[in-house]
Order: sequence, then C-alpha cells, then structure tokens
Amino acid sequence: MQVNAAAVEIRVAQWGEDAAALTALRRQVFVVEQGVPEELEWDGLDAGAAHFLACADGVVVGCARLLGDGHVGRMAVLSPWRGRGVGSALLREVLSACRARGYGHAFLNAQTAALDFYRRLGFHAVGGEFIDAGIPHFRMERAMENLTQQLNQQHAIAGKLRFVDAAPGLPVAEVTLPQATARIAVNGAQVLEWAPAGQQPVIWVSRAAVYQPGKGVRGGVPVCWPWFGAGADGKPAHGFVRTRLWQVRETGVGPADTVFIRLGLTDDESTRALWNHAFDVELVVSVGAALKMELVTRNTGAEAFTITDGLHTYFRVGDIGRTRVLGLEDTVYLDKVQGTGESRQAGAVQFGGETDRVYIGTTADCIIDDAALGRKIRIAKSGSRSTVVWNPWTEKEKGFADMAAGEYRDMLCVETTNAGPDSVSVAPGGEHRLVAFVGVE
Ligand code: TA6
Repeated sequence: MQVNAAAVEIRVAQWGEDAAALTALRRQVFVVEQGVPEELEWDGLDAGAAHFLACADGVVVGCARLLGDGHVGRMAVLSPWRGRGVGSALLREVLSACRARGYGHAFLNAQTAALDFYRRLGFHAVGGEFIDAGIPHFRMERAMENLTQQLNQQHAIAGKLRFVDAAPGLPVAEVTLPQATARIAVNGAQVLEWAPAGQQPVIWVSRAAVYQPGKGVRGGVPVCWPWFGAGADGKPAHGFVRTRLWQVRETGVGPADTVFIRLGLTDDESTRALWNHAFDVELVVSVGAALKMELVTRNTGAEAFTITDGLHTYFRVGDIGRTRVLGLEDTVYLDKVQGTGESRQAGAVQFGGETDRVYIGTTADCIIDDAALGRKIRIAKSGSRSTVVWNPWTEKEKGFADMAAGEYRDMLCVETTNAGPDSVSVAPGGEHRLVAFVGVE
C-alpha cells in the first residue's frame, strides 16, 4: 500500500524473517527515545503475533503488532517520518487484518498524547488514565463493523433475542417476549430497558442520553465495579467497567420461558494499572415477568481483594413528589447531600429535594410506591448490604448534559449495592454474587 508522496510501503511482516528490523525500530523508539525498560518491551508475545512494517526506500520506518484477541500494540514510527500518514496507514492495515480475521473489536493502550490519532480511526478511550512504563495511557477500544452480525450469528435466539446497533459501535441485545421486553447494551453490560407486558417501562433512560461507545448511558442500570462512588486519585467514579465493551459469553432460555444473557470481563494490563488484581466479573440478566440481575465477582488471583459494587438502577416513576420508598424504615443512612454522618430513617423515604443516601446494613426488600402511576415496584436482593437512594433534583440535574430539564421528576434510583462500610472481601479463587430481583405489583 502506497502512503502519499512518502512512497512508504506497508506490508505484513513475519517475526521470523523481520525480527531484527522490528526490534531495531522498537528499541530506537520505545527504549532509547521513550525510556521504556527493555524487559517491558520484549514481552514474549511477538512470536505468536501478527506484525506490520512501513518501509521507505527499503528502510523500515514504522511498525505495528496485532495479538490474537484484537489487542493492537507496538505502534512506532521513526521521528523523521511522523506526521506524514505512516502511522495511519499502519493502523488501517491492522484494522483490515482485524476484519479479515473476523475480530468483533480491537483495543489498545494509547499514550495519552496520541489519543486523537487513534480517535481518528474509530477508537475511543474507556476507564481512567493509567501509567504504563512511566507514561500516561488510556485504554482505547473500538467495535469492528461486523460485531453485531457476529453477535447475532453466535448468540441470537430466534423470535426472542437479537442484537441491533443503538448507535455505530453500540450493539444492544433486544429481548422480545410475550411477558416482557428488554434491551441490554454490550457496552458496559448496561440494562437499558425492561417493561413487563401491560406496564409502562420500569427502567428509566434520559431522553437526552448520549449513545456513544466509551460513554455510559444516563439511566438504565450502570454496573458499578470494583468500587462504588468516587474513585481515588482521579480514577473514574463507580469503577472502570461501565464504559468498556464486555464479552457476550452466553444467551439462552431459562425457566418459565425467560431469556438470559451472560456478559463478562477479565483483567488486563490496563485494568491492573487502575486496580492491581486478577478478576473475572460477570453480569447475568434474566428477562421475564420479573427482572433478575446478577453481578458475579470472581477472584482469579492469588491474593484476597476488597470491592464495593452496585447495580445503579434508574427507575421510571410518574412523579417523584408523589413517590415513596418503603422498606428502609428505622435503618441508618449516610447522607451525601447533608454530609451529616449517620442518620436514622423515620418512616417511608419521601422526596422534596436532592436526595443521595447510602442505607447501610440493609438487606430487606424495598418498594417504590408510585402513586402517580398507581403501581408498586419491588426490589428484592441478595449479596447486598447497602441500598442507595438518589434523586438529583433540579440543581444537580442542571449539571448533567445528558439529562433534560425537569426529568428528575420522572426518575428515582434505588440501587442494590455494597457501598461505604459494607465492602466485600473476596478470597483467592472465591466469588461474590450481588443479585437484584425487580417486579411490578
Ligand atoms: O448513586 C448515587 C451517585 O453516586 C450520586 O452521587 C451521583 O453521582 C450518581 O451516582 C450518578 O453518578 P454518575 O457518575 O453516573 O453521574
């Protein structure tokens, strides 16, 4: 492939024949120029990887690598050749290889200074910034054009579940059953919709929500993991999994003609740079006349770790001013609005302003008593010792570009969590299951 006037040729390289040229170029760019320690550069993955070379007049001026899971890396261009389309040409060749290999997505760890370069070729940053080899990075990922088609080939269930694009690069599982409909985004494993037959939608999504890869949708059920709430040291709030593309592991038909989808994520160097533990996390969503969401944490490492976690469920209500939450009477809560430490709930929770409370040591069912819609929503749970109740009200709502004016009246979060002092320790090889069961009465 010719690259503009630079007459640079891009070709697929073979590690066997081209190792000397590849290592010389990468040593020059990463080790000498950027100070990456040698032992980090040679990671033992080269022999099994696909490599790409950019050559000008027979001289190697750039390279790139593609691993078998869609991991793009080792993008390097000699300094005199930068800004001349060599890197873009290399990356386009790598993406062509991803398509040819049928990869559903590609991902990489981009130096923060190079984010725009990768954005121009469809990648978007997810999670928080992390340091790798002393250099600030972001994980970036992109769905390949054939992802939704691939998901349908592997996981569609005729007449019950299919994948559609809610937006480019945003595959969503659509469940259509006699007893209920639902939508679950593969990005973030985020439930976006659940409506039992004959009912108004139970899960709320803002009409100003932004549907783009790498950005959570305002509403639905964001998965908060491996921490709930503010991140330490500038890390993202509510953890780093709710903006990532999850893997669809299984779909199927369950009891009483329900349909389930199982999505998962495992640790990688970018998650370990944010939270240095080996893990497997899964969300299993079962759709029927009730909605069951199960967040499963597995510790696949050799050391115990501690998490806080949550299913941050946004519920649709007829009018927040005519809505009450039952089941939390006489329990202790931490008031994040008043900042007044522990308080005790007197009677039902009612709403007349911004409300942001963590009810600790609470395991009982909650009921959203919605007088305006004339319905009750029951939230039962297991593996959860905290219940978070949140409504942004008018001022906080104004701060959310992805909420329309006045929408605070139509929504209420009753979140099934382990938050604050209710953290959970998971032993090596152990697992923790946080389960929310939602039904309409
Ligand atoms: O669960 C309540 C809360 O922690 C609020 O404090 C507010 O931040 C809300 O979550 C939404 O957080 P997000 O990061 O999704 O905008």
